[in-house]
Amino acid sequence: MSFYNHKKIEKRWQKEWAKSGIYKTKDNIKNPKYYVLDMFPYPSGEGLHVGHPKGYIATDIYSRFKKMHGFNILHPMGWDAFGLPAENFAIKNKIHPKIAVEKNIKRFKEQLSILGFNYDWSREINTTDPAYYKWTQWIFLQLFKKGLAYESYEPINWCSSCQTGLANEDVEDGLCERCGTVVEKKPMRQWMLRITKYADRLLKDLEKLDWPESIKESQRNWIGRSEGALIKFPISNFQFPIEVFTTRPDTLFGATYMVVAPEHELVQKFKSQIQNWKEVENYVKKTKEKTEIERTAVEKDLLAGKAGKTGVELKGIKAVNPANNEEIPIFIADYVLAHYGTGAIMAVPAHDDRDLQFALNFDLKIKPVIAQVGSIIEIQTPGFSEAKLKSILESGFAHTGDGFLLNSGKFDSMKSDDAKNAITKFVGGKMTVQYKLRDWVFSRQRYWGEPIPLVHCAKCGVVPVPEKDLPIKLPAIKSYAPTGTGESPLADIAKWINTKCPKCKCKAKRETNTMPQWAGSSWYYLRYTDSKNKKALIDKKKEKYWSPVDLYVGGAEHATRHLIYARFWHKFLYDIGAVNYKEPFQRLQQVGLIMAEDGRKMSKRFGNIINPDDMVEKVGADTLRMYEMFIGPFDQAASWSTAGIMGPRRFLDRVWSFAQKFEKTYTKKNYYVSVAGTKIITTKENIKLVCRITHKTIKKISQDINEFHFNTAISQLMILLNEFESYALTGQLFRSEFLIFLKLLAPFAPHITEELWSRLSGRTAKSIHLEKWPAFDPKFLEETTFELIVQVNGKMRDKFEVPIAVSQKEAEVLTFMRKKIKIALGDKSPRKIIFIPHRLINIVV
Ligand code: ANZ
Ligand code: ZN
Repeated sequence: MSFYNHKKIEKRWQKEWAKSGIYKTKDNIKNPKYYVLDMFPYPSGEGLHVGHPKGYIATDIYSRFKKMHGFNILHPMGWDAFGLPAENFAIKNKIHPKIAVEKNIKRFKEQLSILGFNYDWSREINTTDPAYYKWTQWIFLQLFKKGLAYESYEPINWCSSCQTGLANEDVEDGLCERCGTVVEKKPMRQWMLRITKYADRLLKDLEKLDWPESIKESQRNWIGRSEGALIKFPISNFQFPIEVFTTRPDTLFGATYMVVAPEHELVQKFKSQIQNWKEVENYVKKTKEKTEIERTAVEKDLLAGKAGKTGVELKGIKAVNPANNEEIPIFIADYVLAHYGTGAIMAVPAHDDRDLQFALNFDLKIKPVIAQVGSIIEIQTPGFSEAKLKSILESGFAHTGDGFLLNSGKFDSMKSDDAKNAITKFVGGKMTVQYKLRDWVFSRQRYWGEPIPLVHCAKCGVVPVPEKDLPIKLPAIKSYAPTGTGESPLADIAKWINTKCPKCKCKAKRETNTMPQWAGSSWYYLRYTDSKNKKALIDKKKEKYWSPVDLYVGGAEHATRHLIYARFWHKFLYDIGAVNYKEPFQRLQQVGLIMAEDGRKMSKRFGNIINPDDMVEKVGADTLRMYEMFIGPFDQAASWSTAGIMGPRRFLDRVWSFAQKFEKTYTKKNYYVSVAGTKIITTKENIKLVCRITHKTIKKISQDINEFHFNTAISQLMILLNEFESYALTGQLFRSEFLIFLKLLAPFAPHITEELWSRLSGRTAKSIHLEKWPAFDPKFLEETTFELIVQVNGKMRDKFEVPIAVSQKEAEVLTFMRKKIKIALGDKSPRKIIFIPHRLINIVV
C-alpha cells in the first residue's frame, strides 16, 4: 500500500491543470455566470504569511463548488501595487518601487501557486501597469469633465512622516493609518472628488446588498445622514444672524444659550463688540494647537465631567431665541466642530447630554420642553402637577428621547415629531439633511501613484489631457523620496513637468500630484471582465455578462474606504453609461484574521510569522487549506496552531488509506465492490444506511458551503468517513458512495481528490473538478431510522442508525458487521443476544 505522498501528488496535478487549462475562463455567454472575487493584495516585501490566504482558500472552494454546479466561473487575481505601502517599503530598502513591486509580485505568485488555486492568470492585472492606469486616468478625466473633481485650498489632514495629505478615511483616531503619526491640519492645494453628491444613493442602495449587517452599519455611520433644520438666531446690534443645524427643532423653546465653533468666521467679525476679546482670542489659539485626537476627545471628557470649564462666553453680544424672543448668551467651545452642520449650535441642556454638562459647568439655565411621560393624557390628567413633571425632568440626566411639548407656548402638548416641522416653519427655518461624509481628498504629494492627467496653463487655467494622449506615464526617476514641500517629487523633473497646453498650445505645466492608493482598486473588478481591452475601459457586452461581482471576500478593514470609494466610482460609471449595473458587489463575506500561536497579530515585528511555503512542504497544500477552513467560523478571528494542523492531515491520511482498499478493477453493475481477498456479504439494509448518511452529507455540505460554514462542512465529511470505516472490515465498500465523498471533498482538497478520482473512477475519467456536484435524493432523508445502541456485556460499544422497522435478525447482521463490535468481541462468540426494539441490542459473551 502506497503512502500519501502530498509533494508528488500536488506538483503533478498543478502541472497537469496548467497544461490542460481547465481553469481558463471563457466568455461563453450561453452559460449562467458566477463571478467570485478576492480583495487583491498589495504585494508587500514580506511575502504572504498563513493568515493571508484564508480568504483566497474560501473563494477557491466556493468557485469550484459553483463550477461543479455548471456555472461559468470568473475567479481572477491581480495586484494593487501603487501607493504608500509599496513606496515606503521601497524607500526603506533603497530599491526603486517599480523593481520592488516586480520582485514582490513574483514572490507572491509563487506562494499562491503552490496552494493549488484555480485563478485564471490570463486575466491578471496590475494597477501600476500603464496599460491599466491609462483607464484609471480616463475615469478621472470623466469625473473632471462632469465637475466631480475640483481643486480646493481647504486645510486637510497632513502626515508629517509620510509627507503627504490624506483623506479623512486614511485617518484613524487622529493618527495616520499607515504609520501612526499624529495627523495635522495643513492648508494646501488639493484635488477633491465630490463623493458627497452620491451620499444619498450610497446610503439607499445598501439596502439591496447581501452584505454583513456590521459592514453596512459602518457605511451608514460613515455617511452619517441626519435630518434636521437650519434655524437663524438674530444677534443683538449685529446685521448677520447665526445659523444653527439642529436635529431637534422641537426643542427650540428650551434653547437657553448658543455655542459656535472657535474657528467660526463670525467670531472674528464680532471682535469690536466683544468685551473679553483677549480671553476669546486665547481660547481660539489654544483650540488651534489641539490635535485632532485631543479635539475628538473633548466630547467624551465633557460627558465624563472631566473637561472643566472649556469654553468662553462672548461678552457684549447676545443672541435672540426666535421662538420666544428671549435673549440668550453665546459661547465658543471646542465641543462644537467647525466642519459639521453650520459650525454653530443652539444648546438645549434639558435634552442633550453635552449641553447639560456644559450648562452645569457654567451655571446656565436649564429649561425642560419635552415631557417624556407615558402619554399626553397623563399630562392632561388633573393632579398631574407641574411639580411632578419637574421632578421627572430634574433627575440629573438630559431626556434625549421624543415626547410631548411643554413650556413651548402654542405648541404645548404637541408630539415632538409633529412639532419639528411646525416650530421650524413658525420661526422661518428650513428642513434640511446633513452628512458626516466629506469630499474625498484625492491627491497625494508622492511619487508612486497614477499621475493626475491635467495641465496648468497660464491662459486657459486647468486643462484636461486629451484622452488620446493617455496614459500619462509616471517618469522613471532616481530620486523619488517625498519632498515635504507640498509638491510631489515629480515637480523637480523639468522634462516631464513642462509641456504644451492642449488648448492654446502655449507653454504649460503638468499637474504634479498623484492619485491616492485607493484609485486603482476603485474599479479593478471591472477590468477583469475584459482585462486586455486597448480601446475602452471594458467592453460593455462582456461587462453586462460578468457583472456584478456575485461574491466578494475580504477583510472588514475596507468597510469604509475601498468599499465606499468603489461603490462611488461604480455609480459614477453607471451614470455616464460605462457600466450596466448600479452596484458592484452583490454579496460580501468578511474574513476573520488568523492570529499567531501567541494570540497576537502575525507580524515580522513580533517574530511569530508562519510561512505557508513551510507548511505546504511539511503537510501539503490540501492539509493547509483544510486546516484554515476548519480552524473556526470563517468570519471570526482564530489562533494558528501548528499542532492543530495535524488533525486535517490525519484525516487526509485516512482518506488515502481507505481508498487503497478498493480493487483496481470494478463492476459497474454493483453498488459495491469487493475488498481484495474478502468475501462480499451484503444486505439491502446496510446499503440503505450508507446511502442515507451519504445523502444527508450532500445536503449539509451544500448548505454549509453556500453559507460559508466551512468548518461544519468539514466536520460532516469526517463523520461520513467514520461511517464508511465502520463497515470497512466487513468487506462492504460502496464505490458510488465513496466517489460522492471524493466530489464533496474536492473543492477543499483539490489535489488528493483529483489523484484518487483518476485512479478509482474509471479509465476515461476527466478532472474531478469538472464533474457535476452530487444531488441528494430526498427519499434517503426521511426520518425512518433510529439510533441503535450496541452493548457488549451491558457496556455501550457502538451506536448507529437503523431503519425503524428493523427486525432482530437484521439488527444482528448489521451489528456484527461493525468494526468496533468485531474488536470488542475479539474471538469470543456470543452466548445470548438481547434485542429491545427501537432501543438497543446487547450481546452477552
Ligand atoms: C439642538 C439639540 C437639542 C440637539 C437636543 C440635539 C439634541 P447628528 O445626529 O450627529 O447630526 N450639532 C450640530 N452641529 C454640530 C457641530 N458642528 N458640532 C457639534 N455638535 C453639533 O447631531 C446633530 C446635533 O448635534 C444637532 O442637534 C446639534 O445639537 C449638534 F435635545 O441641536 B442639536
Ligand atoms: Zn503617515
